[in-house]
Amino acid sequence: MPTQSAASLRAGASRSIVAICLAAACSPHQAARTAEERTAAADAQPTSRPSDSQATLGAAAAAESTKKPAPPAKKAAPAAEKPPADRARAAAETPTAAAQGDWVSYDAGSNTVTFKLEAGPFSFNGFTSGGATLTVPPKSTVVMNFVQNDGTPHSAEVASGEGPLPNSGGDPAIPRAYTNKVVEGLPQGAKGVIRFQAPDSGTYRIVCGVPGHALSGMWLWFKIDPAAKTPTFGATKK
Ligand SMILES: [Cu+2]
Repeated sequence: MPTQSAASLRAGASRSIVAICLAAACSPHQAARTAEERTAAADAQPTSRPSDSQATLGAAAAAESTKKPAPPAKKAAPAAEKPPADRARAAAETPTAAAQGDWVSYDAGSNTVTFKLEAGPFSFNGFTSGGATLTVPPKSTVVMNFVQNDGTPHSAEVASGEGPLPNSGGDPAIPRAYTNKVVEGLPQGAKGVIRFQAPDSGTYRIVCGVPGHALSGMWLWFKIDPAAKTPTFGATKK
């Protein structure tokens, strides 16, 4: 038992020596390694840091150099963007205004709507079959300047907005709302003025009074809108 215990003690001592050796030799080595690595890392860091900072500086310089042209570019871009946007808006407004201005104008003081009604080939202002609507404020004085631009005789008359289209003119839905020679039709180049008082409200049609023309599609919608502050003319909203 004592021998065994001595042997076991030696073995234990040798184990502990190995353990010490491992602890003393290996740990310092590892520590040195770690130190080397740290140094290497520290050496690597300073070299990588300047390169990083140089890269950063380079990037910053590049960013600055791109920023310097960029602000003018940015300034130029919005400046260049705004005019097209304005132009687009102006272009969007102008045709509408021009289209409105070409066909209809309004004098608020006298509540007078002036409308150009141009007869073309079985059409009015390029529209057929109620494809366009003239809307006017209530009780407005409506002045329709009729222009006959087609080789076929045409006329114009305000007809009812309800029921079947009239085959021919001669019975206007609003007093005096018709051209001369409403059934016979006016020749090409003729001009005529239709002047009448609009009622408070209502839906009518502007038709050609020459027999068969309205039925063939020569008519527009005409509305008196109690809520309308100004007249409008354009494609009929579906
Ligand atoms: Cu006609």
